[in-house]
Amino acid sequence: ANAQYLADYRPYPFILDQTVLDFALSPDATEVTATLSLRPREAVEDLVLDGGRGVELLSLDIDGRAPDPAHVRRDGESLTIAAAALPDAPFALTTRVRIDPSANTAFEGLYISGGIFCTQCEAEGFRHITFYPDRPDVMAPFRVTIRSDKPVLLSNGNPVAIRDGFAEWNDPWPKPAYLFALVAGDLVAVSDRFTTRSGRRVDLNVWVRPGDQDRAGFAMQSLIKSMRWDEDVYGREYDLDVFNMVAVDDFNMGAMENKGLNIFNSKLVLASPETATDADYERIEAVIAHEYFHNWTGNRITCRDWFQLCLKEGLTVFRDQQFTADMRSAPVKRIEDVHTLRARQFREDQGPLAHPVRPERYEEINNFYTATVYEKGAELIGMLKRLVGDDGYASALDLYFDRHDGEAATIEDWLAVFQDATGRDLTQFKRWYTDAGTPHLTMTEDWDAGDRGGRLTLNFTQHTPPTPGQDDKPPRVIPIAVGLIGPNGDEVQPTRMLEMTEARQSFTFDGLGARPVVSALRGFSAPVILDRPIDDRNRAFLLAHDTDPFARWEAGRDLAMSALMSLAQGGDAGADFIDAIGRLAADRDADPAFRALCLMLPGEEEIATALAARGATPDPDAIHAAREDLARRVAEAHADLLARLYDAMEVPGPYSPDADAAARRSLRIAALGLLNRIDRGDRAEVLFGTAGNMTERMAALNCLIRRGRGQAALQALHDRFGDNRLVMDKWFSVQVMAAPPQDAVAVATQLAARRDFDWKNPNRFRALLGGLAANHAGFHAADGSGYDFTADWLMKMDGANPQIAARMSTAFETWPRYDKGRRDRALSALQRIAAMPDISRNLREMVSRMIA
Ligand code: BAL
Ligand code: ZN
Repeated sequence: ANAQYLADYRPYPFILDQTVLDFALSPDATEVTATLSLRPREAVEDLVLDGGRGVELLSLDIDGRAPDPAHVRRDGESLTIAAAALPDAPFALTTRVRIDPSANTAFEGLYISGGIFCTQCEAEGFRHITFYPDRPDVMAPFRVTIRSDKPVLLSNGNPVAIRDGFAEWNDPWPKPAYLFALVAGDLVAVSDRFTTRSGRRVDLNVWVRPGDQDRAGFAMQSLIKSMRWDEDVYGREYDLDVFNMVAVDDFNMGAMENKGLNIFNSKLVLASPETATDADYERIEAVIAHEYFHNWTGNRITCRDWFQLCLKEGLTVFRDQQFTADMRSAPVKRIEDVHTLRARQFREDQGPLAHPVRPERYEEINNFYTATVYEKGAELIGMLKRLVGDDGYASALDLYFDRHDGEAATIEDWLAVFQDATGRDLTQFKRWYTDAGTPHLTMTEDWDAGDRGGRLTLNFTQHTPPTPGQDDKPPRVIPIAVGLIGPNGDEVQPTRMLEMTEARQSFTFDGLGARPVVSALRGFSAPVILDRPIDDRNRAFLLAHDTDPFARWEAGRDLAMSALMSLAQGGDAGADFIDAIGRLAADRDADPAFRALCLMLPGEEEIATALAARGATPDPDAIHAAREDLARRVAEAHADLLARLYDAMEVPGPYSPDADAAARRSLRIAALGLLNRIDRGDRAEVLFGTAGNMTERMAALNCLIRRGRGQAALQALHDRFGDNRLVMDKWFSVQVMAAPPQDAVAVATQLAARRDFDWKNPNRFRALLGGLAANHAGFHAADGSGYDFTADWLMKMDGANPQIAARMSTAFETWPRYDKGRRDRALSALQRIAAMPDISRNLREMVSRMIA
């Protein structure tokens, strides 16, 4: 049904030289006049413009004259003007249409959020504004006029004329329609100035609702840091006289990189110590950077078609990861990124929604803004950089910007710049883009003490399990970073990059004297699942001695995972982990953020994914019990140490979101989370009452709810912040996430009945439904109540906002890995959704892929 295929790509048969738009804004009857300067690419063909059902055509003319109506054809998704009505020369097509922003609950195209007119056009929202070749390879300069009584009227590019009730904007840089934006509202700006290194003075504005200015300063500082960093590291300067950012409350995504006018979900702009956590601050800094970096990787060079989405997203995620690593701690950032990749992308790759980083087929492109396209896409860039080296990467990127500036490019173009800049053949590497699934890598060791003064041989095999539509996968090139640690704890072989290209391959190290312990896949040098026979003693040895921070953390993770998997399957274990983690927590030389990451046990979802990857059937209740058990045992074994840490990591003085202070708080909170198992929640209660910042307040609340003591704190938070939407989102989600699994659905049901459960707001909906999905054993309740509750709400949401319904349906993506009882209940919930009359294309595609 309606599928699009990469193989069917064809250039648009017309060239668009200029787009001129006029908006007469009104909440329920906005008129849009569009004049497109077009010319045939070759012979004149029928002109097909995209345009959805909500777009009412008022008039259409070509060079000032209405064509014969017999030559104009309209269906639900497009408008076609027959070739016979078109000149064989440049012409101007003018349409006048009427749209109803107030009825737009899908938040795609032009809509109203809290009285502010705003737009979201990626991927295919512009077609809900007017008739247009709504595809990324049709690029044009835009001139936009806006008529409205709203005080602030914004669009892309530079302002030409701004007066009461009117604004004109000109964007000289050719862009596709998905980068168009318009904002009109009662807004105030926090403003600053930036001078680019070639001397261009840029006015910077963060536009927010009156009263929110005091929460916009951090966003502005993040923008300025991003602009400086992209000049310093990638040599990329900003290219307009103004850069505007706007915060809106109703937004399907996190943010959007519209040219010169980035629009953000307000949760990714507004922050104060009283309302935002350290994690919020870090994310705001990263997302503002991400959207800004798109100006070059996405806007100046865009995608030829939506199959190439990873071209801009994988690269821009990689760039924002580098930025955060430079602004904060590089090892901590790497660990966090791998953690996210495993939690979201490995999970996706393991189930029915697995797809290549560059898909070859879709029905609804909005369903492909996924962890695979974004996060795995970024991993592929990191691997490329490892394979060609830092200098090779830098010259390839310079060539990319030189060669493709102003173009709509492909993954083939991207790989070609690496081949041309470095001489390296990337034919095999391309499989990472075309083949779905997470490779399983096994490593065994042979040790020969007598041969060549001690020879170690590492034997690797690789295998990628089948994914939908792809059964057999040839071997890929895998960069494997390896180091060797001698028996005394000294490193005897610094990191060496092994390049595996075959299904099985061995590598040798000579002259070692004594048998070393292997530190493999350092820095997580490739997004694979590594299996190696290694006992807990050697894992603990690596946790103590590895020089690579990622590998060190990973050794602790492996220890914890081995204990948890054994516990979850009815075994007993954990002593080595408990010992080793105590030594690490006490290590004053280690970064507190690193120690905090080591103290956090793997999540239940992660444990389930790891069990399933090994062919076991995860039991959510047993996993929950095992994790609780191990956490309590760690707390009992190290009660004094954790209590000392909790006190010592208190950050004195006024709150600052900087990395050092946040690191101390994260270790303090990790200690609190463990102590909460054995102190009845007493520390959390004191902290909730005294905390001067949202980070500690939320951590304390989480602990109190887990001890069944959350009521008073929840009431206090509501009394104080009841009118702050972002804080109330946290209030909703923490109650469901931290609920005991057997109560999670009841808590969610109760919250959903509240008047302030404003479900059409994507953040509020995600807070509740996402909170339940994050309560692993609660969502997967054996009686199917979590599945039914979620299915009911997805069906309701689909009528208002199909993108959000489809996105949240991924809660079900792991269903095939559970036991028969759960599988049957999940499947019947999915079938109920599939049978819904008027189901959206978005949700239908997701559900049918999951059922297939
Ligand atoms: N392009 C959609 C939002 C983002 O990835 O920046
Ligand atoms: Zn992006």
